[in-house]
Amino acid sequence: MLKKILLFFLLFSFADARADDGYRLWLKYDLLKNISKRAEYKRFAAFIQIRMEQTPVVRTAQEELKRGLEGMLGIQVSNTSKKSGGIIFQLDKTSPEEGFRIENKQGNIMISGGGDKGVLYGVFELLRLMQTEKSLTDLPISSAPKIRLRMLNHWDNPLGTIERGYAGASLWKWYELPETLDPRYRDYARANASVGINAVALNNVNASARFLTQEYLVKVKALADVFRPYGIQVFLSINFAAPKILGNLKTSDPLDPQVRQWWNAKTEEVYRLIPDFGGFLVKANSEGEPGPQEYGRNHADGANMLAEALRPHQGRVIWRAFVYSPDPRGDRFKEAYNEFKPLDGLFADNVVVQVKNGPIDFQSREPFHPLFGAMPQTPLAMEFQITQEYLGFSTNIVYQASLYKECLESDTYAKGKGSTVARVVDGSVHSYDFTAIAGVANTGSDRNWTGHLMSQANWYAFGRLAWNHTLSEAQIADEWVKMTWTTAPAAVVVIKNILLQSRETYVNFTTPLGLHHIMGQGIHFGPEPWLAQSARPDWTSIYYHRADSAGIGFDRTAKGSNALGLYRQEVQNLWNNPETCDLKYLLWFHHVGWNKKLSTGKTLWDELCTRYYQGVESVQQMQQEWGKVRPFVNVEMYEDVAGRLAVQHREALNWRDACVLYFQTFSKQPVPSPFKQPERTLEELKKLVAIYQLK
Ligand code: GCW
Repeated sequence: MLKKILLFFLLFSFADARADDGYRLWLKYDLLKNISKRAEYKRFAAFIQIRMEQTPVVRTAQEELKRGLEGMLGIQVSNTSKKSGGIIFQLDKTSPEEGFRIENKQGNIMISGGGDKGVLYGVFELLRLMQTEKSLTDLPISSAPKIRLRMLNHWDNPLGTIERGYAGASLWKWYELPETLDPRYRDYARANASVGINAVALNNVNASARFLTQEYLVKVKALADVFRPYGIQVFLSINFAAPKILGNLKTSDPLDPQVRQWWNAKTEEVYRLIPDFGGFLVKANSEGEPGPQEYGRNHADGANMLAEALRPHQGRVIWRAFVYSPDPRGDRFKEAYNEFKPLDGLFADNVVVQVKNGPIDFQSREPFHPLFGAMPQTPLAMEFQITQEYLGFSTNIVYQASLYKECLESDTYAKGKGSTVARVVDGSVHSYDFTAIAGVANTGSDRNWTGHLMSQANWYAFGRLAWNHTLSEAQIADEWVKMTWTTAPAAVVVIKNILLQSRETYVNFTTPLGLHHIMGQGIHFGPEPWLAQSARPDWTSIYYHRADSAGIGFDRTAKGSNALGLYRQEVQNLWNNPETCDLKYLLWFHHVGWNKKLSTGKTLWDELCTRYYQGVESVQQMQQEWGKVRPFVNVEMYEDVAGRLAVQHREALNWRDACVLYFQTFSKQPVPSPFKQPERTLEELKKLVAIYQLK
């Protein structure tokens, strides 16, 4: 008994009982528990010397370093000193502008940046090494971003709501701006800078024209002024019909001289206020948004008009390729390709076309978008979603580095083997001279920024991969866990495993084997595979799963929609034979018989059921595993995640039961043993989903 009590105290003495709510993200800078590391770092940490121009960005770097060192080492750091043994900032003209080098020279740590932003990123790297208790004997480290523009896209609206945001209201308090500057704006900028994010589009791509009014532009300027010292450039999403809405013109036709004049003048107004403004992000002729096609013009006409207005200011147009015309006989998979492929080479040189990772819409698993293999003459930006629209909102753990990596590492074969999506996006396949990657932000006004504490990992991972897409998801998870939760090895292993398995678990209990888009019309976190009626056929579920008495899946081979034909032959070869197609993508491309034997040895029906049931079991395992970390982490944060895991379990059961029962009406087969038929009926599940969607 005594032993047990002792053990209990021993264990719980590791637990962090101080109040914490996740606000500090991965930038906690708490006193390092590891005394020998503290001693190692202290040797050089007492002084910061600046041997370069003191720009606002350098001052940010200096402040951040001081804050980090003082917090982690419990010392006082002086800013200037002639004494040796310090950390020195300097310029290194041989390094790329945002790149840096950290080296240990006679007891001094030199941070050399290609420019001031390089120094800032070098500081965050040094702090990260210390937060994760790395030895500084492994220096020098050199690093430079692989992609030029690393951007968050906020889908925030003027009245404070966020489209597909699950962490509270918008961070931007438009009404209070520009007079009041919420301190969170700086903390947000710090977090971005710490992972190398250097641009943000502040407002929803379903854009209100209001953002281009003088009233709003001064607010935007106020935010840009806060972000600038963190190396962050501001972009705005624009409404293509702004010349009509704001300028009272009769048209917004991109070839109309008055319209062009309006955009030129408006753009000048923006740059007068914000000289380093980034440019415009545009969703046009998509889901009801206005665009050039209304005037018989194409996407290139629209983009090039804006490009012309932005060119004198070195601004850029980011034109989205998320378009799908409502052709009831078509396949939504092919729509963006059909509209954009013919325009390759027609875009102005300051236009980037931003393509979602997959051809449909941020599903838990998609094959890479075929446009990535098809636009050699047009810089393509990657658009990932960080917010978990189709990944369980803020109640599910889905570590998306796995999803991002899977897409980035897919081979397009655009210029032979090794033409991965990552290398297309970073410009190395087609030598694009400008490159970009965007993530749809998951931040909001919740104290912990992202709703689910574990979703902070997705913001972090997006930034890290945008900087260097060769980092592994495990390495990124390792860093994030140590910086956010604990460095205790036993707990790090457990949390990392939870993260690394979480995406596949989510796929299993929602859309295994390549199923996609079978979520509820309104509740994208829940199932509605029976959804058969909507304003558009491609907003239903039956459009995608095509279940019938023979089998399930969307035939996209030459016998079906032939969407597979949009990929290079080598990619087609991987996927066009149902016998050899990776099971991950099977039902994306094939309609497969219920009794078809798969490579796992099971029939399709049995395999499908197995994955749904195992998905739920994996959530239970996550809950058990999470229990093990309690002694090592902050208690409030622990409880928050434990509660959300319980919700995730409830949601997983709903998915499993709804999908198994519904697909069973087609397969007419029992649930294979050892699994048991769900206790609820399909009718009960349908009612439940209907209640969820009540307004
Ligand atoms: O993912 C879908 C969302 C829409 C979104 C659209 C887009 C901003 O359901 O809410 O609108 O994509 O990416 O434009």
